[in-house]
Amino acid sequence: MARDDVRSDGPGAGMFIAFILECVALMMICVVLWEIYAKISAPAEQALEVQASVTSSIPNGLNNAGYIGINDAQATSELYQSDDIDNSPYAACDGYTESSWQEGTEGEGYGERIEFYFDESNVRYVKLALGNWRSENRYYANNRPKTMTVDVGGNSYKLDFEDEMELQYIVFSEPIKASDIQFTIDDIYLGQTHDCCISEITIYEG
Ligand SMILES: [Ca+2]
Repeated sequence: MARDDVRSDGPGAGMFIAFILECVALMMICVVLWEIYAKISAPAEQALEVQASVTSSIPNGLNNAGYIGINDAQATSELYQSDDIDNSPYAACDGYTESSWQEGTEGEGYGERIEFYFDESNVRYVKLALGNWRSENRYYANNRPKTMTVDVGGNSYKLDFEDEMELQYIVFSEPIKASDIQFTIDDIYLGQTHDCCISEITIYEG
């Protein structure tokens, strides 16, 4: 009887091992299929994201793009001067490069932010005159934004800018629906006055 029991257990144990091996093989197939699916789907998701780039050349299409009127401008700080010069955030959207927003912190201006509010628009281009453009001496005497984080329509971009008294442009690969935009100063080209300036920011629909 004992010998028969041993014989009858043999096929059962084998089937159990085969079942386990089948399960392992099935799991491995699932893992491989998931990896293939992830590889196929990832580039498609990235392609849907709107890209942002910075250029010193006038972007193609800017001439046909509509200028977005600013309803309100705010900043985390502004420099108050005794000579009555307007350094408020409005000075960065008044159409004059001679005037500029100047942050008013004790430090160099790291982390300071300027914000613009407008009727809902499809934001496509941003034209920037970074630094104090009242004169070339003032440009190099004051701090200039080197890196800024731009937040618009739920997208966030950390962008680098050249240290030049020339217009620079942000170009979005697709229009971004938004009613406000924020610029946060992450890094700075240092002058001597410890005040970081932005002369003009113009936003365009396209
Ligand atoms: Ca201005």
